[in-house]
Amino acid sequence: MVMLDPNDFVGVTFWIISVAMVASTAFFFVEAGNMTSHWRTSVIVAGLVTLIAAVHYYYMRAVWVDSGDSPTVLRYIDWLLTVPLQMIEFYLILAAVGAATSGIFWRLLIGTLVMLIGGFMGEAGMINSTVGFVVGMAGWIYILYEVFAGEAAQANTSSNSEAQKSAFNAMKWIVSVGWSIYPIGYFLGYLGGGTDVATVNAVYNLADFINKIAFGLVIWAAAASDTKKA
Ligand SMILES: *C/C=C(C)/C=C/C=C(C)/C=C/C1=C(C)CCCC1(C)C
Repeated sequence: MVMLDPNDFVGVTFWIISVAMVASTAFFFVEAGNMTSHWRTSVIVAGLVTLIAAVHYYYMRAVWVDSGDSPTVLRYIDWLLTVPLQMIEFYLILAAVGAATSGIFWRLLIGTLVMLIGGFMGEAGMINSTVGFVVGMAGWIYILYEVFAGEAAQANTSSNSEAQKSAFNAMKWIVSVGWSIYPIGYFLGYLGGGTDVATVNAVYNLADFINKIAFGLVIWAAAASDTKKA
Protein backbone atom coordinates (compact mmCIF):
# COMPACT_ATOMS: atom_id res chain seq x y z
CA MET A 1 0.00 0.00 0.00
CA VAL A 2 1.29 3.46 -0.90
CA MET A 3 1.22 5.90 2.03
CA LEU A 4 -0.17 9.41 1.90
CA ASP A 5 2.69 11.85 1.22
CA PRO A 6 2.50 15.02 3.38
CA ASN A 7 3.42 17.07 0.29
CA ASP A 8 0.55 15.62 -1.67
CA PHE A 9 -1.95 18.45 -1.20
CA VAL A 10 -4.63 16.84 -3.37
CA GLY A 11 -4.22 13.51 -1.55
CA VAL A 12 -4.69 15.26 1.79
CA THR A 13 -7.90 16.91 0.56
CA PHE A 14 -9.17 13.48 -0.56
CA TRP A 15 -8.53 12.19 2.94
CA ILE A 16 -10.10 15.14 4.80
CA ILE A 17 -13.23 15.00 2.67
CA SER A 18 -13.60 11.22 3.11
CA VAL A 19 -13.77 11.72 6.86
CA ALA A 20 -15.94 14.85 6.70
CA MET A 21 -18.46 12.90 4.61
CA VAL A 22 -18.58 10.10 7.19
CA ALA A 23 -19.12 12.58 10.03
CA SER A 24 -21.85 14.43 8.11
CA THR A 25 -23.61 11.14 7.40
CA ALA A 26 -23.70 10.26 11.09
CA PHE A 27 -25.02 13.73 11.88
CA PHE A 28 -27.81 13.68 9.29
CA PHE A 29 -28.95 10.16 10.14
CA VAL A 30 -29.14 10.87 13.87
CA GLU A 31 -30.81 14.25 13.36
CA ALA A 32 -33.42 12.82 10.97
CA GLY A 33 -35.03 11.10 13.96
CA ASN A 34 -35.69 14.49 15.60
CA MET A 35 -37.58 15.97 12.65
CA THR A 36 -41.31 16.09 11.94
CA SER A 37 -42.35 13.30 9.60
CA HIS A 38 -42.61 15.35 6.39
CA TRP A 39 -39.02 16.60 6.75
CA ARG A 40 -37.52 13.32 7.91
CA THR A 41 -37.11 11.84 4.44
CA SER A 42 -35.33 14.96 3.19
CA VAL A 43 -32.77 14.78 6.00
CA ILE A 44 -32.26 11.03 5.43
CA VAL A 45 -31.64 11.67 1.72
CA ALA A 46 -29.05 14.33 2.68
CA GLY A 47 -27.31 11.61 4.71
CA LEU A 48 -27.47 9.16 1.79
CA VAL A 49 -25.72 11.71 -0.43
CA THR A 50 -22.82 12.10 2.01
CA LEU A 51 -22.72 8.32 2.65
CA ILE A 52 -22.37 7.50 -1.05
CA ALA A 53 -19.72 10.20 -1.37
CA ALA A 54 -17.84 8.92 1.71
CA VAL A 55 -17.49 5.44 0.18
CA HIS A 56 -16.35 6.84 -3.17
CA TYR A 57 -13.88 9.24 -1.55
CA TYR A 58 -12.04 6.40 0.19
CA TYR A 59 -11.62 4.61 -3.14
CA MET A 60 -10.84 7.78 -5.07
CA ARG A 61 -8.11 8.70 -2.60
CA ALA A 62 -6.54 5.27 -3.14
CA VAL A 63 -6.54 5.73 -6.92
CA TRP A 64 -5.00 9.17 -6.57
CA VAL A 65 -2.34 8.18 -4.02
CA ASP A 66 -1.39 4.98 -5.86
CA SER A 67 -1.35 6.30 -9.42
CA GLY A 68 -1.38 10.12 -9.35
CA ASP A 69 -4.17 9.87 -11.88
CA SER A 70 -7.72 11.26 -11.86
CA PRO A 71 -10.26 8.74 -10.52
CA THR A 72 -12.64 9.82 -13.30
CA VAL A 73 -14.85 6.72 -13.43
CA LEU A 74 -15.37 6.60 -9.64
CA ARG A 75 -15.99 10.36 -9.57
CA TYR A 76 -18.74 10.14 -12.16
CA ILE A 77 -20.34 7.03 -10.61
CA ASP A 78 -20.53 9.01 -7.38
CA TRP A 79 -22.07 12.02 -9.17
CA LEU A 80 -24.46 9.81 -11.14
CA LEU A 81 -25.89 8.57 -7.83
CA THR A 82 -25.68 11.70 -5.69
CA VAL A 83 -26.80 14.42 -8.12
CA PRO A 84 -30.15 12.68 -8.87
CA LEU A 85 -30.62 12.27 -5.10
CA GLN A 86 -30.16 16.01 -4.75
CA MET A 87 -32.76 16.51 -7.48
CA ILE A 88 -35.07 14.29 -5.41
CA GLU A 89 -34.45 16.74 -2.56
CA PHE A 90 -35.92 19.56 -4.63
CA TYR A 91 -38.91 17.38 -5.30
CA LEU A 92 -39.30 16.39 -1.63
CA ILE A 93 -38.99 19.98 -0.43
CA LEU A 94 -41.82 20.97 -2.76
CA ALA A 95 -43.82 17.82 -1.99
CA ALA A 96 -43.64 18.62 1.74
CA VAL A 97 -45.94 21.57 1.03
CA GLY A 98 -47.98 19.81 -1.65
CA ALA A 99 -46.53 21.81 -4.55
CA ALA A 100 -44.55 19.14 -6.45
CA THR A 101 -45.32 17.51 -9.79
CA SER A 102 -43.48 14.51 -11.21
CA GLY A 103 -42.63 16.57 -14.31
CA ILE A 104 -40.36 18.73 -12.15
CA PHE A 105 -38.37 15.69 -11.05
CA TRP A 106 -38.07 14.21 -14.54
CA ARG A 107 -36.87 17.46 -16.09
CA LEU A 108 -34.26 17.93 -13.38
CA LEU A 109 -33.13 14.33 -13.95
CA ILE A 110 -32.80 14.82 -17.72
CA GLY A 111 -30.73 17.97 -17.18
CA THR A 112 -28.52 16.02 -14.75
CA LEU A 113 -27.93 13.17 -17.20
CA VAL A 114 -27.03 15.48 -20.08
CA MET A 115 -24.65 17.41 -17.81
CA LEU A 116 -22.89 14.32 -16.45
CA ILE A 117 -22.74 12.28 -19.66
CA GLY A 118 -21.27 15.27 -21.54
CA GLY A 119 -18.71 15.89 -18.79
CA PHE A 120 -17.75 12.23 -18.47
CA MET A 121 -17.24 11.65 -22.18
CA GLY A 122 -15.14 14.81 -22.37
CA GLU A 123 -12.97 13.86 -19.37
CA ALA A 124 -12.58 10.23 -20.41
CA GLY A 125 -11.39 11.28 -23.88
CA MET A 126 -14.35 9.67 -25.66
CA ILE A 127 -15.25 12.97 -27.26
CA ASN A 128 -13.42 16.27 -27.71
CA SER A 129 -13.08 17.95 -24.30
CA THR A 130 -14.56 21.25 -25.53
CA VAL A 131 -17.61 19.45 -26.94
CA GLY A 132 -18.04 17.61 -23.60
CA PHE A 133 -17.87 20.94 -21.81
CA VAL A 134 -20.51 22.55 -24.03
CA VAL A 135 -22.91 19.58 -23.66
CA GLY A 136 -22.36 19.57 -19.87
CA MET A 137 -23.05 23.33 -19.67
CA ALA A 138 -26.28 22.88 -21.66
CA GLY A 139 -27.53 20.31 -19.11
CA TRP A 140 -26.66 22.57 -16.19
CA ILE A 141 -28.33 25.63 -17.77
CA TYR A 142 -31.48 23.56 -18.25
CA ILE A 143 -31.48 22.70 -14.51
CA LEU A 144 -30.96 26.38 -13.65
CA TYR A 145 -33.88 27.35 -15.86
CA GLU A 146 -36.15 24.84 -14.09
CA VAL A 147 -35.29 26.03 -10.57
CA PHE A 148 -35.12 29.79 -11.32
CA ALA A 149 -37.95 30.22 -13.83
CA GLY A 150 -39.61 26.89 -14.65
CA GLU A 151 -42.33 24.91 -12.95
CA ALA A 152 -40.23 24.21 -9.84
CA ALA A 153 -39.73 27.96 -9.35
CA GLN A 154 -43.47 28.60 -9.75
CA ALA A 155 -44.35 25.81 -7.33
CA ASN A 156 -42.02 27.42 -4.81
CA THR A 157 -43.59 30.87 -5.23
CA SER A 158 -47.07 29.47 -4.66
CA SER A 159 -46.11 27.85 -1.35
CA ASN A 160 -46.83 29.59 1.95
CA SER A 161 -44.37 27.70 4.15
CA GLU A 162 -41.47 29.93 5.23
CA ALA A 163 -39.18 26.97 6.01
CA GLN A 164 -39.84 25.40 2.64
CA LYS A 165 -39.18 28.67 0.83
CA SER A 166 -35.93 29.33 2.63
CA ALA A 167 -34.72 25.78 1.93
CA PHE A 168 -35.66 26.05 -1.75
CA ASN A 169 -33.98 29.44 -2.11
CA ALA A 170 -30.78 28.29 -0.43
CA MET A 171 -30.72 25.20 -2.65
CA LYS A 172 -31.12 27.44 -5.69
CA TRP A 173 -27.94 29.30 -4.73
CA ILE A 174 -26.07 26.06 -4.19
CA VAL A 175 -27.07 24.75 -7.62
CA SER A 176 -26.04 28.02 -9.30
CA VAL A 177 -23.09 29.49 -7.34
CA GLY A 178 -21.89 26.31 -5.57
CA TRP A 179 -22.12 24.16 -8.68
CA SER A 180 -20.29 26.74 -10.81
CA ILE A 181 -17.07 25.49 -9.17
CA TYR A 182 -17.34 22.24 -11.20
CA PRO A 183 -17.24 23.72 -14.71
CA ILE A 184 -14.43 26.02 -13.49
CA GLY A 185 -12.49 22.90 -12.45
CA TYR A 186 -13.17 21.24 -15.79
CA PHE A 187 -12.16 24.38 -17.67
CA LEU A 188 -8.89 24.80 -15.75
CA GLY A 189 -8.12 21.10 -15.97
CA TYR A 190 -8.87 20.34 -19.60
CA LEU A 191 -9.30 23.48 -21.63
CA GLY A 192 -6.16 25.41 -20.73
CA GLY A 193 -3.94 23.31 -23.05
CA GLY A 194 -3.01 19.79 -21.86
CA THR A 195 -4.53 18.13 -18.80
CA ASP A 196 -3.86 19.36 -15.26
CA VAL A 197 -4.96 16.46 -13.03
CA ALA A 198 -3.96 18.12 -9.73
CA THR A 199 -6.06 21.21 -10.40
CA VAL A 200 -9.11 19.23 -11.56
CA ASN A 201 -9.09 17.05 -8.46
CA ALA A 202 -8.37 19.85 -5.97
CA VAL A 203 -11.22 21.94 -7.40
CA TYR A 204 -13.70 19.04 -7.61
CA ASN A 205 -12.88 18.02 -4.04
CA LEU A 206 -13.54 21.52 -2.76
CA ALA A 207 -16.77 21.64 -4.76
CA ASP A 208 -18.02 18.31 -3.36
CA PHE A 209 -17.22 19.39 0.18
CA ILE A 210 -19.39 22.50 -0.23
CA ASN A 211 -22.14 21.10 -2.39
CA LYS A 212 -22.80 17.90 -0.50
CA ILE A 213 -22.29 18.97 3.10
CA ALA A 214 -23.62 22.55 2.88
CA PHE A 215 -26.54 21.35 0.76
CA GLY A 216 -27.49 18.86 3.48
CA LEU A 217 -27.06 21.45 6.22
CA VAL A 218 -29.42 23.85 4.47
CA ILE A 219 -32.11 21.16 4.42
CA TRP A 220 -31.38 20.20 8.00
CA ALA A 221 -31.65 23.86 9.13
CA ALA A 222 -35.04 24.32 7.45
CA ALA A 223 -36.26 21.02 8.87
CA ALA A 224 -35.08 21.91 12.37
CA SER A 225 -36.68 25.37 12.36
CA ASP A 226 -39.98 23.97 11.08
CA THR A 227 -39.90 21.16 13.64
CA LYS A 228 -39.38 23.62 16.48
CA LYS A 229 -42.50 25.53 15.44
CA ALA A 230 -44.66 22.43 15.09
C1 LIG B 1 -22.22 15.78 -5.33
C2 LIG B 1 -21.82 16.10 -6.66
C3 LIG B 1 -22.27 17.17 -7.37
C4 LIG B 1 -23.22 18.17 -6.80
C5 LIG B 1 -21.74 17.31 -8.70
C6 LIG B 1 -22.06 18.27 -9.55
C7 LIG B 1 -21.44 18.34 -10.82
C8 LIG B 1 -21.59 19.36 -11.74
C9 LIG B 1 -22.49 20.51 -11.48
C10 LIG B 1 -20.85 19.27 -12.97
C11 LIG B 1 -20.94 20.15 -13.98
C12 LIG B 1 -20.22 20.16 -15.28
C13 LIG B 1 -20.54 21.20 -16.16
C14 LIG B 1 -21.58 22.22 -15.84
C15 LIG B 1 -19.85 21.37 -17.48
C16 LIG B 1 -18.59 20.59 -17.59
C17 LIG B 1 -18.73 19.21 -17.11
C18 LIG B 1 -19.19 19.10 -15.65
C19 LIG B 1 -19.78 17.70 -15.56
C20 LIG B 1 -17.97 19.20 -14.74
